[in-house]
Parts: sequence; structure tokens; C-alpha cells
Amino acid sequence: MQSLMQNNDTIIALATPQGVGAIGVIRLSGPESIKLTNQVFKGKNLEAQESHTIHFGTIRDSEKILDEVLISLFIAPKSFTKENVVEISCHGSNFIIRQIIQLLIRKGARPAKPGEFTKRAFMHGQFDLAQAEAVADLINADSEASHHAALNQMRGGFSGEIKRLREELIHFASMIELELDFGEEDVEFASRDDLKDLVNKLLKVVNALIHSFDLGNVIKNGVPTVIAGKPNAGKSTLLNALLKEEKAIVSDIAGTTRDFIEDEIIIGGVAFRFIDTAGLRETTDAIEKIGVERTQAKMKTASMIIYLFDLSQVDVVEMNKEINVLENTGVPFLKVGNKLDKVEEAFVEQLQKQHPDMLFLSANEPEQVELLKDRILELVNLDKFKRGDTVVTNIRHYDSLLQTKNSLDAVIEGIDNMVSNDFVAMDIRQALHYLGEITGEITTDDLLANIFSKFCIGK
Ligand SMILES: Nc1nc2c(ncn2[C@@H]2O[C@H](COP(=O)(O)OP(=O)(O)OP(=O)(O)O)[C@@H](O)[C@H]2O)c(=O)[nH]1
Ligand SMILES: [Mg+2]
Repeated sequence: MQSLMQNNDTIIALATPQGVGAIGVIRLSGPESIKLTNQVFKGKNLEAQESHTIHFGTIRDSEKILDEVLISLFIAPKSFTKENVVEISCHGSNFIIRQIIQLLIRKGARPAKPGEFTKRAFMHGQFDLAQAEAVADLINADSEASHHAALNQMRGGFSGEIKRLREELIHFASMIELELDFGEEDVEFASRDDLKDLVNKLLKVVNALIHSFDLGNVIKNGVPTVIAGKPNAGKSTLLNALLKEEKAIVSDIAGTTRDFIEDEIIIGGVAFRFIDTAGLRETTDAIEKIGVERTQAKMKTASMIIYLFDLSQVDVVEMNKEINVLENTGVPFLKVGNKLDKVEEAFVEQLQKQHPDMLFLSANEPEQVELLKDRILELVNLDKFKRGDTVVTNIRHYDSLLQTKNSLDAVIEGIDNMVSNDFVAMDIRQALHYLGEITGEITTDDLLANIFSKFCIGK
């Protein structure tokens, strides 16, 4: 009852960011939004206007003019929320915005909760849950890649495919339940082979989506890229050059960096999170030792390691040891010979023969650091993403997909081992449940509250 009531009132919030801007857009949604706005608007009679029209006039509190505004009208169901929606474009002063919102609240609107506009759109079937979540991602996207992933999902993404396969599975589930009703009689409405085919097809889609999460996560949060190497190799110099900012302290004292220093930049449309670390060496300094241990741990969880060698200090035996350690991390890495300016050409040529994949540069030369960026892009395999495949970027979807996979595996196992229909039916129902969680066919109030509370107010 409570939630029904809530959906029937008219909500209001600022849709543009807080703070002073050229214009601010105040949005209302709900049955009364046009009527309430009309009460404070001087201009045309808004209640007599067509949907998708814009009207100039003033907002007045009694006879006091608050602002000159443009009113955009969207009449239900042709709006984002499928309710009557009004957007008031006013001048972007905090004072004006506050005055207008307060005036409309006095007239009967209610301040919107975080994500409430999007929640209403979802409730009215504008899109499914996965798409609603993509709206939040889209707003937060700060690189071309994350924008692309969110947009793809918002426009349907994998929802369509999952929905279709889920419906086929429902069909099988009902056939099997029908067989159960016939009990003793030996009837088979649902062919076990066909069922297995379908489940395998589903598993293929689900597995591909599960797999895409690694990439999706990276696209959303930035590719974690650790810069490592011995003390004084020039790691902090490289970080600063990449960021084009003096973020980390650079000095010729070995062991300058003790803690992680990180920041994000966008290369070729992909966000990379560069992490400068403490130089790797045996040390008796207690604090430096902690730093070294942290570096080692960080290297293992990185998506990529940029490993710096100081060319002016190369020791071949030592270098091979370091490369060995790198290979053991199992993380893709780039070997970079730094301080090119300090060594003879002949030496570099010799080293290049032994390590054809090593990149030689001076971290304090900006053009040379540009070359490194190309190599970084080559190393992360973004082909899949560029092909426009759907990637899962949301941890909630990832969890549900893993659960779905487990249930589907159990269905196959059940069929193969000829277990009784009740059990197969149960596993199918489980799989249906988890699949439904992704797109929102199956939701709980807690889940919805949790998802929409992560939105900002006005969205
Ligand atoms: N000539 C030359 N000097 C460099 C280059 N890169 C770094 N340096 C110098 O090498 C010294 C060490 O540089 P840092 O960037 O502090 O080295 P680091 O790897 O961060 O060192 P720690 O934080 O101590 O592990 C500084 O004096 C830098 O100016 C380079 O390409 N050429
Ligand atoms: Mg440093």
C-alpha cells in the first residue's frame, strides 16, 4: 500500500548539478506535475498544451516574479518515467532554484529521493533493472570506453538475449512440471535432449558474460597499472610524465617512494589507473620494507605492470632475476629500459638483441613517454570491447550470472545422471530465479532500495 501511495504523488528535484551554472533544470514527475507548475507559472495555460512542447513565461510566488523560465512538457506516458513530467529550465543560481523548488513543494510536490525518477521509469516498464543500473553508470562514465559499455547496456545490452532464453527455459519448466502432475504415468512432454541443448545454449551466453566481467570491471574502474622496479629506476618520474603533473616526489635518493601514489588518465578512450610504488630491494628500514611488501602484493593484483630498469645501472644476472619474478606474477608486463640519455648507443643495441620486446626511453622526455602509451594500449586486449560485444560491468549482475551458471550446470548434471524430474525442475527454477534477478523480473524491496539509493537525487 505504502509503495503504491508513493508512486502516486508528484516528486520534484534539481536535475542538473548543484552549484552555479548558466541554467538549472528542475524536474517534476507525477500526475499533478503539470497542474502544480501551472499554478505558479504566468504564460500560457500549461494544462491546455500538447506533449513535447516548450513554453516561455515567469514563475511567480503570489505576485513576486522569481525567474523567467522555459517549461518543457511531457504528458504521460510519453516521458522518461511514463508519468506527466515537467522540466523547468531556469537561471542557474542556487537561490532561484531553491526558491522555485520550495514554492512547488508548498503547492504539493514532494522532494524526490535518490534515483526515484529512474525507479519510477523502471516500475512503469520503461526498461528493465539492468538498464536502469546502466543509467547510473552512464552518468558516472568518465571515459569513452565506460560510456560505450553503459550506453550499450542501457539500450538493451544482454537483457534481450537473457530474456529470450529465460522464456524458453520457462516453457521447459512448465512442461516438466506437467509431467510431474501425471506422476506415475510414463509421459514425456519435454524432450531431455532439447532441454539439454537449450541449457547448453544458455550456458554459453552466461559463460561469455561472466568472462566479460574482468574486462567490464576494468573499463568501468580504470585498468590498474602498476609501475614497478628497483629504487631510483625512475618510476615516480614516469608517473609524473604520464599524468603531466608533479604528483610524486622525485629524488636521487633511493627509496623515496614508500606508499602508493596513483591517478587516472585516459589513453585511447580507456581509463588507466597508474600506481607508482616503492622501489623493490632488500632493506632493513622497517617502513621501506612494508612499502616493498605492498609493492609485491600490488603487482599480483594489477592488470598490467610497467617494469622499469635503470639502464645506467644494469646488471645482467640481476636483471634476469627480476624478469623471472615478473613472469611468476602471471600479470602481463612491459619491460622498459629507462634513462636512455645516460647510456651509449652500442650498449642499448646489445641489450635490445637480448630483449627485443624492451622499450627504451627517458622518462623525463615527454615525447618518449608518448611511445609508451601506444605499447600500453597494445598490451590490454580491448579487441572484444571494440567489436561492440556486451560486457558486464556490474558486480550484482556478475554474482547473479555465477549463480545462474551453477544452477544450469546442475540441470545438465541431473539430466545426464537421469535424476528424477522433481530435482531437474528445482534446478531449472533456481536458474530462472537468478536470471530474473538480473533483469528485474524477480526483485525484492531491499534489492530495489539498495540499487536506487546509489543514484543521486534528481536522477
Ligand atoms: N638522466 C635521467 N635521469 C632520470 C630519468 N628518469 C629519472 N631520472 C632521475 O633518477 C632519479 C630517481 O628518479 P625517481 O623517479 O625518484 O625514481 P623512483 O624509481 O621513483 O625511485 P624510488 O621512489 O626511490 O623507488 C631522479 O634523480 C630522477 O631525476 C631519465 O630518464 N634520465
Ligand atoms: Mg619513487
